[in-house]
Amino acid sequence: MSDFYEKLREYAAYTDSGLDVILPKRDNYQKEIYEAMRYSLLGGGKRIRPVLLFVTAELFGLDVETVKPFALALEMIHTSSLIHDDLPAMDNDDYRRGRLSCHKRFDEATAILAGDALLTYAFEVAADGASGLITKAVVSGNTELARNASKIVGLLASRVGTEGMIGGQVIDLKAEDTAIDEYEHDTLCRLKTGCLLTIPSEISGLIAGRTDTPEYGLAVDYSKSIGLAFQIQDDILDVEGDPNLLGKNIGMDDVDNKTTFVTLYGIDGAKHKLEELTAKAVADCRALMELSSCNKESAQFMLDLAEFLLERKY
Ligand code: GRG
Repeated sequence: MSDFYEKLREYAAYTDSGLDVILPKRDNYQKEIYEAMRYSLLGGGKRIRPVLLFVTAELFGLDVETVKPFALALEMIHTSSLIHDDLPAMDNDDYRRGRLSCHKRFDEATAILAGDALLTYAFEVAADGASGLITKAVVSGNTELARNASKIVGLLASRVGTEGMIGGQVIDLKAEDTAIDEYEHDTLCRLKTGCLLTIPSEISGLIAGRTDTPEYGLAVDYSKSIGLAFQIQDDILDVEGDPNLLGKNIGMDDVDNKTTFVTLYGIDGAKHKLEELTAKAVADCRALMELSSCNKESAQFMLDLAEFLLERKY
């Protein structure tokens, strides 16, 4: 497991340095927006979504450099959603990643714009990444790569949009004060949290040209399981987590009267579901290790990651 932690830190540090480079400090008339974007983007965070993109890329035989623009874009999209999620009109949280949330550190208007700016910049970075891949594909005559690279930006947009994370947030807002049943709640979680945790496997599969292989199916299934497990752990930590480790207040779901895995199944029921989904993800990793077409070290890292997320306290 010590190899796992070292690799996790390596992937996260690679993400952090990449983000620092692509999001420059500017000393122009609109410099406040750069300050707010950098404050939220570079102020901590586990970098799980880029980590998933790097490891699935390596699983399919790609190098991390190839997927880097999409990994950085993904983290910017995720951070933009956290900034907006913390706004008074949404979850109204004062703390995020161990410090004041963006709207508390700056003001509400700046936070709205910082979220918007990170989201739009993410698509600029992803589009640049896709056009780099298309150029490479044209030079090498790889028409499948050209076709797949041109799909990535649209797919990313749809995983963020009304049938993706934003759709999940819409159901989430409805779930405050209005009870929703377990089916609607399942959709909520698959969209709000699951989409951004599954798209790394989808992007890696497209770039590697492996979307019709067994390893792709297993990687996507793995991502879906850890996506749901991730939200269950989030709900459990909101009840019994340590705010100092979490870097934000707990009990917010109760304040908002939200339907969560804990309200639907009880704390023990939620923990049981979390363990079941983790076991499923682990089984997918073991099946990946059996395939000669996959990088075994990456499959082992994915297995360790599923267990790390099961135990996470932040
Ligand atoms: C601006 C694109 C955009 C969307 C607005 C507000 C909103 C729609 C969506 C919110 C989605 C949301 C906050 C989902 C929660 C997912 C979740 C469990 C977040 C916590 O992720 P971690 O633990 O956080 O990976 P760190 O801080 O480690 O990055």
